[in-house]
Amino acid sequence: MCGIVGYIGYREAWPIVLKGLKRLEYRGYDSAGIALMNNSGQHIYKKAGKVAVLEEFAEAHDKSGTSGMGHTRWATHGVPSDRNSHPHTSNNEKLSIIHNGIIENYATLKEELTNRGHEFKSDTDTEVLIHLIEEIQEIEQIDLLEAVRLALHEVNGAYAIVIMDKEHPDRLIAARKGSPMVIGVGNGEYFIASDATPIIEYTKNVIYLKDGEIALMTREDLLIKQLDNVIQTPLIQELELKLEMLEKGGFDHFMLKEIYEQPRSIKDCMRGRIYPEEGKVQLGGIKEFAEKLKNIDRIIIVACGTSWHAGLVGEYLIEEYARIPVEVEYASEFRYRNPIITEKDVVIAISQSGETADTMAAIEMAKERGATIFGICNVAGASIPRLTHAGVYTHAGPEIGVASTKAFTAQVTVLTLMAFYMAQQKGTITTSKLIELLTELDHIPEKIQVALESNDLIKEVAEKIKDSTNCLFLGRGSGFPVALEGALKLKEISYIHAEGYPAAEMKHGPIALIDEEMPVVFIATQNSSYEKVISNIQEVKARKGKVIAIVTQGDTEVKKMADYCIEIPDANEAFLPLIATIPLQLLSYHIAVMRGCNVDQPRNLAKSVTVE
Ligand code: HGA
Repeated sequence: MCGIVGYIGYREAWPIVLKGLKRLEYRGYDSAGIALMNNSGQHIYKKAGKVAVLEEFAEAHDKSGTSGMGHTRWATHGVPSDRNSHPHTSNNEKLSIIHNGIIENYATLKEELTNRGHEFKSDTDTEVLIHLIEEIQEIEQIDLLEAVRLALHEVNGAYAIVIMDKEHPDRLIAARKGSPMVIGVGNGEYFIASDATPIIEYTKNVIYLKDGEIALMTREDLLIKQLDNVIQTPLIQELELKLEMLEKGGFDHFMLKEIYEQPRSIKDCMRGRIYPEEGKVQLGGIKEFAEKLKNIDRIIIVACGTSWHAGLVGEYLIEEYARIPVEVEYASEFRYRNPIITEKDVVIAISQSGETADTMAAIEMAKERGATIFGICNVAGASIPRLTHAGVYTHAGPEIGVASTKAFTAQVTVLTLMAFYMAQQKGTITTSKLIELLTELDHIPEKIQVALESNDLIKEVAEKIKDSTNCLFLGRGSGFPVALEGALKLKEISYIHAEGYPAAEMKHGPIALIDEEMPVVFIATQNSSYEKVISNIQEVKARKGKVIAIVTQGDTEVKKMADYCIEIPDANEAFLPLIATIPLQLLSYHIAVMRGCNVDQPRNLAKSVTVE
């Protein structure tokens, strides 16, 4: 959350920073701001609202300058407003800062600084940090880099910051702890950003700043040191990202593009990992732990939001095929409990961005207690893959729509592969069974393609229920996490209150909500719980609920009772979540569009949740 971009070089900074902020808008869109340095000094433009509002506001102003920095905000401290927008300046306005994260001890620091005469212009935690830096620099009479280093020793919390100094317009200073930062290395220029998307069209050479590092960039040079003052030798890596991946490619929204990308993203996720003819799964990322997997006691999956739903699917699959007990935990709860973790546990941390703050904290705790940690992430080089012992990337490509779609199905694909891999290592599955399952899995992308073909019908269903105020999603077995994910998608982007429930639990509460106004979406495919789900549908119909059912192609039973049926291709129960999720994504998408909601940037949400 919160996007950061900085530039110092020979080009005009404004267009680079502005375009970068648009790319990072998925991280927050409460406000945006840019600071530029030119011959007439420092110019700061900031506005509540989206980057486009800032762009319009700055239209008639001086936007020249070859160094600058910008921020797109997801507010934590202080309402979204012009005054709380970043960049923030120091007491004498000499220094300016942009920040992603939370300064947890800001209140104490602010009180102390106020007592010493500092006047604050915003309600943010961020402004406190830049005042502190300025004060340390003045008292100690040291250069800015050293003042930043000393100030960072006094703050608790998380940060990715960029600082500019009016007196040294030829420098940018950056630092990180807990929030991501990438430096782009050009010829006579440096870029800095929360992720590589603002950098990609200028250079492919990047350095991922590590936690506890500070960087000093001039046009010619880069110096990186640790908070304890030890100079680091930066590792320059080559980006694999392509520019086309960041564009809508003819779709109205990124979310729709990403829904339609799923046949390809799942194929990419499986490439080189499954060998159907041999009945073999290869996961290079966790190969080192193949022996260990034979003797583990338990798997704990930690995740948040949609990734947590993927974890529930993983629980079904790992227990079914590898016969290892699995617990699925919300990272935010797990980290603050005193969970029992031993060296014989494997913790699987799932996060699209690889930066989720709560998941990172859960990993650190489990690591300290001796567990082996695997990661399932989408963004290469992110913090979680660097924190874990081993892991498997989802390879879904950049996901820009804030509501996760292709990242979810790719996470489920990786968990499916992990379940089969563990079963293979433990000998809980025969080669002939694996040949059968992998042969089918190999064709799942084609079945997803078929599921996508129901788009027009789904649009018609969306039209019928778009004005509802509530909606229930019910499923059993691995259809339950699909129901949870369907409900989450709907509430995230259309603001309709939606609940996902195990279908049988309905009669322990939610059934009281059912009347003719209540749409109930059932995952009613022909699998082991088909008959039971049919009974649940009857119970809803008996109370005049409106039933929308996701059914197996050719189904006749459910069709007799449901108001609307959406067919998906038949598949083994293990692969049901990969296919049944597709119509629910499309349903939410169309409802949100019909309700005039901002599908790609739903209110109050942002991607890459780098704050607790
Ligand atoms: N705490 C700062 C930055 C917010 C942030 O990083 N959100 O993810 C603020 O509220 O402005």
